[in-house]
Amino acid sequence: MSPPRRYGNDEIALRLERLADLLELTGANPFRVRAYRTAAETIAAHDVRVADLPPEGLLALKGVGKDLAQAVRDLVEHGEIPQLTELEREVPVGLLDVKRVPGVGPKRAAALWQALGVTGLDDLEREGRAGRLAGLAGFGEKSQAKILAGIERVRAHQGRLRLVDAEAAVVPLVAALEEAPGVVRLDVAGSYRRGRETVGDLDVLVEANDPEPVMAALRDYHGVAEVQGTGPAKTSVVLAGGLQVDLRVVEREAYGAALLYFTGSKAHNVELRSRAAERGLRLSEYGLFELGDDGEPGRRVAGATEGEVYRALDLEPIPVELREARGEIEAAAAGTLPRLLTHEDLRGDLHLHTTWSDGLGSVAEMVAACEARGYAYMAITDHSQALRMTGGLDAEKLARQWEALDAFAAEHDGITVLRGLEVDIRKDGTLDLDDEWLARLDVVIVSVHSFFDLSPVAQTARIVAALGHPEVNVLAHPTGRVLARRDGYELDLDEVFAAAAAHRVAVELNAAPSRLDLGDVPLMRALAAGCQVAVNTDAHAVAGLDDMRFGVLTARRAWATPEHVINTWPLDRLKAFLAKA
Ligand code: DGT
Ligand code: CA
Ligand code: CA
Ligand code: ZN
Repeated sequence: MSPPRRYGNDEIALRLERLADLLELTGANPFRVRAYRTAAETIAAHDVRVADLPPEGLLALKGVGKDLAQAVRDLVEHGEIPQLTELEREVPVGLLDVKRVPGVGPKRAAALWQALGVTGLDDLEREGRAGRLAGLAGFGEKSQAKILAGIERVRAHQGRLRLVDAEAAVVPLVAALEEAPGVVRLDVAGSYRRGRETVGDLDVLVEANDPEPVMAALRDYHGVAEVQGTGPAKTSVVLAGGLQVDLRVVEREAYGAALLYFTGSKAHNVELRSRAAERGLRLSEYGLFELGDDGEPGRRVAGATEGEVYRALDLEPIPVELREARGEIEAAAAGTLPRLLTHEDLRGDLHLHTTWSDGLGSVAEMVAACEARGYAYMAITDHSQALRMTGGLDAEKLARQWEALDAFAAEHDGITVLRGLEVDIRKDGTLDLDDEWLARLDVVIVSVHSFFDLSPVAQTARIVAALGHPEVNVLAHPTGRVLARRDGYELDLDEVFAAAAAHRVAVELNAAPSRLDLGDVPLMRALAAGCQVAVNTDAHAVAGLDDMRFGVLTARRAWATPEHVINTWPLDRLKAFLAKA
């Protein structure tokens, strides 16, 4: 049992989600499982530390009843939820991976465990190759083939953290390390610095007057589960959540070269090194060197800063998000690097929810929060009626929301509140609101929340049909993926992008860190197809509005400029786009 400490909301939510995941595998009542997930979402989105709330405060949270409040108290006070500990003993953890394989899911994972003793991906693969899955009740040759194909996908997701989870580990870690005596500067390099949507491990670089205190600070850090190795140049640890951290102390003259090297990506480094070689130079993590007559590195040409190294290679300094060997070195050589989107460019958020559907913040709270973030405009986009469990809006409820918005607008003129709705795309591509009401909305967002399993042809046709509706403005979370949990639905994205561009529908970069949908690579394709982008948070609470930073990083990785992004535009221009004028 770990000692009592201050639990963050994310940590509590993670435990409750795990509880739900494990419960599900025991065949527990789906409503009970759902209750834990809802509570986890509420807590993750809550503004203040749930750990600091008194029992009444806990019970006042949406979806938190007596059992759940008790579970949170147990965790906060004793460092353990007894029910979770018991489940962890009972249910093999490998089943959580088995469950994630496309075509399996929780019910089938439980069945595979009971019938064949499958407790992990290796078991599943063995049983599948032996043809024993096809013989089980409810399975068949087809599902066996699908499962076998899906195992690799799950393996590829394993061991990577979402950027937001990495950030939750990085912030306190960096604070602790920076306190160590003698630290001059510190950077978290690697994929984290490049803003990748998931992170494999953390690569920390430090310049220090004396390496030992900062190495000791890492070894003694409260979040460390295991010290794998330590010395004057490098210390490696594994944190309690499983995240590996490599800390390297480097000398001042080589800091830039080391930062460049350990930021990567590897493919970017490879291209840089060959550019150096073309110039008779040698690039390594120790610097950029002339080659001596013996072929060995001679005089150091550059190394103290990244910019110095790039310039010595006749390159403009390359933003970290672009360092993926996707043409950035050619662009830097030609002086044609894009002016990437920044947070300051954004004038508003065009996708967010309120208590009118499944949001936790009232209209007043969400508007005030957008104002506080300096936005000039925002759109309120609750769900439409098809999503009944969210309290989605039909025309009648929408009319009532507008009355409330009118009354509200009379007292607020600091920010323009656009009237929107996130309208569900039905299975046949029609929209979940009648045309008359669609025409009256300022912003029509459309998205898919059902029938993820359609054939790629049918799924594409469904979405393309929706994009052809003359009132549609934004296609939200276009692939439906959930990071490290589910791949997007299968569809022909290029056809969707072509239709979006033709119908002047912006594609969304949904900045919620569990989605980041579109991701960087498909977003690049959308931009190449001539699509506009809306970078939106899809916030379901005030705290969610700050997810914008993940959207900005992902947009930058896709080479997006302010011109591409409709919510950087002045209100007049945005309105003209929305009106398809
Ligand atoms: P990750 O941790 O899987 O999310 O991805 P990265 O990019 O952080 O990769 P990682 O942690 O393996 O290595 C950090 C950086 O160090 C990487 O981006 C580039 C550099 N690096 C690592 N191994 C090599 C290598 O074999 N060759 C080159 N050129 N660079 C490397
Ligand atoms: Ca890394
Ligand atoms: Ca690493
Ligand atoms: Zn939404």
